[in-house]
Amino acid sequence: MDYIKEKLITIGRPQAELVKKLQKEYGDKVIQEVTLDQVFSGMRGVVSLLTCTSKLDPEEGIRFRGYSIPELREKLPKLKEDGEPLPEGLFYLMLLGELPSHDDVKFLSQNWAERAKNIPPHVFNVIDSVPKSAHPMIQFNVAILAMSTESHFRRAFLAGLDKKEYWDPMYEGVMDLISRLPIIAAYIYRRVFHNEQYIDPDPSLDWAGNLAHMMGFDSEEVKRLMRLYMVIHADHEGGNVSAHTTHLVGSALSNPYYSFSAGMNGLAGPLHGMANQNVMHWLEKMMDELGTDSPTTEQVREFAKKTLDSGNVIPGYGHAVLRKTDPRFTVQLDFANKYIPDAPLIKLVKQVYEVVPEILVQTGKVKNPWPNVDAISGSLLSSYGITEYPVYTMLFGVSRALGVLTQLIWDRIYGLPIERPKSQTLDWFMEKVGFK
Ligand code: FAM
Repeated sequence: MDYIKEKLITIGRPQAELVKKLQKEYGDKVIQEVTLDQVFSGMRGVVSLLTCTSKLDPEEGIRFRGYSIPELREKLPKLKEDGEPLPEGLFYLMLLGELPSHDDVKFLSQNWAERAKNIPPHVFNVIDSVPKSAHPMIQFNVAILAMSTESHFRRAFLAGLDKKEYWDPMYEGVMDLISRLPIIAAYIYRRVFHNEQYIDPDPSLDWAGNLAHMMGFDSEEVKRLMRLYMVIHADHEGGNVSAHTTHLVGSALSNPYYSFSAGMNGLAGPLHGMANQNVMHWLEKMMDELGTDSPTTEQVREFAKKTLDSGNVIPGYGHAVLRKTDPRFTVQLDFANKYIPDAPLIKLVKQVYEVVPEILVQTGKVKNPWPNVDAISGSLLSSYGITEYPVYTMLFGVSRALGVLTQLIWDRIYGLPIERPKSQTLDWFMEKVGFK
């Protein structure tokens, strides 16, 4: 057993006991009242999930095991003093609840590089059988499902493993899956956009650096950006579509591949992870229609208004929980201001930021007029040469695996049951509220 796994169960067992005790002794305590409006507006604010990896504050943004993004950039191990933290360190923090050392992070980089070596050939055959024109998220997802032939969890379940031990094969499957996603994503990227000129992994590199390398970007600058991208997209507490779906499907004791694949189908929706690609389409359409790469701020304002008037959302703006500018947006803007202050796309992102919040406020209905993570991530990637928009959501997905799959291990440590909320008919709701 590797030492991280040993540490995990040493921490996990008492936590699982605590959850059981809490439920047994306080199970009948009322924690919240739910209104009809909450049910009809997508369960906003209804507390119904136990998530340990991260927590989202509407004003302050995401905290991973208590640490904000600026704190993580300071405290998580980096390869170089002026670099970005390694996503391996964030995984360690989310899994074990404590900050890793440099050695812990090195162990994970090496462990994942080793596990990534054994992707079965049929996975690449499955990708190759899908047309290249299919969206990368389709190719990514069929590959994830095809990898489930390797599921430790399914094998252990069939062999009759005691359910208290389910966390163990789940951990193994999650580690395998996370280790392999960069190879899968880079394969799809090179297949679709670089004429199948594949690049072998370099096992001496870190997980995100290797992804950049296999995509064909070997500069330190792109590797640094990739590490940042992989850290900030990793988790956003438990109720967002990709996290909730992964957890829900996992609650049926589906293996990590099935569960994560389900989550990725949700990430592919335009209101969730696909927003990063749609922001780029929106900016491109603006430049096309205006016939210039550098529109005036007034032109940007008019274009944004036109988008709203035609009944469309402005991608990259708004959030179901956040009520301030997303710190994931701010950290990317800081990064851009530091390293590529003159990039034309970043200038455009800033112009949009200048005018869109005010326009959204004027609608009188948008609860959060501020930018989210997707308002800038594509422009940043594009400014560094990763210009192929359709891969942006897939890269988001590679990162999201870190959080949602860590939580899946914890779900099995806690021994959470199959999820099954209650639904009601319209008549029931009308009667309940006394509708006449
Ligand atoms: N542009 C135009 N209208 C918007 C809007 C935007 N960016 N954001 C919200 N609204 C509208 C929304 O469509 C709704 O209109 P109707 O009442 O006519 O249906 C109204 O404002 C109230 O919505 P809300 O309560 O403020 O937002 P929700 O919690 O329902 O939805 C989002 C949240 C993120 C789905 C929504 O803000 C949106 O569609 N944003 C654009 C897409 C986007 O950027 N998604 C990415 C979210 C991101 F963080 C992620 O998951 N990666």
